[in-house]
Amino acid sequence: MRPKHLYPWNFLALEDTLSNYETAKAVILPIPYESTVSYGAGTRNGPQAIIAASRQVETYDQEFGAAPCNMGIATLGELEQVASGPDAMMKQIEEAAAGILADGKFLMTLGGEHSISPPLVRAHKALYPNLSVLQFDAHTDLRPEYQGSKYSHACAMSRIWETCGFVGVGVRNFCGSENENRALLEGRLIQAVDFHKNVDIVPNILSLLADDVYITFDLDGLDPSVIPAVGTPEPGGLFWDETMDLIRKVSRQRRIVGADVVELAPIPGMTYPDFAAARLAYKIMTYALWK
Ligand SMILES: [Mn+2]
Repeated sequence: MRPKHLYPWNFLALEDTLSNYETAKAVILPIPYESTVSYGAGTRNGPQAIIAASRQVETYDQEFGAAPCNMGIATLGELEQVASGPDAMMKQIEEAAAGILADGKFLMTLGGEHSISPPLVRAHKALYPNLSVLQFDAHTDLRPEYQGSKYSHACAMSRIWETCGFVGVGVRNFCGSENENRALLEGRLIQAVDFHKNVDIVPNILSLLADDVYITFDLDGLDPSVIPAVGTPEPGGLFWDETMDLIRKVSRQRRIVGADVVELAPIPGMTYPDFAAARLAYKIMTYALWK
């Protein structure tokens, strides 16, 4: 009898039958891209830390009374970093995502810094014309450009807004840009403090979302007590249960068609933020695909 090899090195440590690309419904794409980070560095280590932690995550989900990993989740190798600059890197990300979507897969991308999200959204928009973006973030990321680059993580949502509409939740740090003022006027920015205080705000969020929703989850949207391992931990953030409640409601009233979890900067010796990020990625895939 052949020895059984436990705990394969992939998201959730799934056995071959569940992690096979051909049959998997969902695909994990690790993009350890970091080039424009402004304060605490280390997002290049995010994807591997999330995958490592995911191997300890319980695959059974009590809310659903099942193991949603039975949908099949394939983990791809890390996307290669293009040396010729951010423009080429963004094109590479968009092409990689488009290829996976063309195979009929649900794409969960692990970052890396937030600048990887605009090309991911463009790839989804090409397939889902009626797309909007639900952003979780401490920052608006609505600068037109930052430090001379339009590819900076600090302008990720300005790039995404060129593709489709969005609503940002958990915001508590503003930059005063024109884009930001326009987004505020249109009610697109839900501050963490308002989200905490006002349970009736969820319909407002839903009203800004089209039928198909892409979730871009900057982990600094969560409170630092949940995820301290980010470049700029801002106090007063979102908590776990209320965040799950919102994603659950979105999954019931809209169709979640893709997602990314970005900006984890692992702290050596501290595993709980990595674990929370892994749980989050699994839960988003579950809400999106397990009906
Ligand atoms: Mn961000």
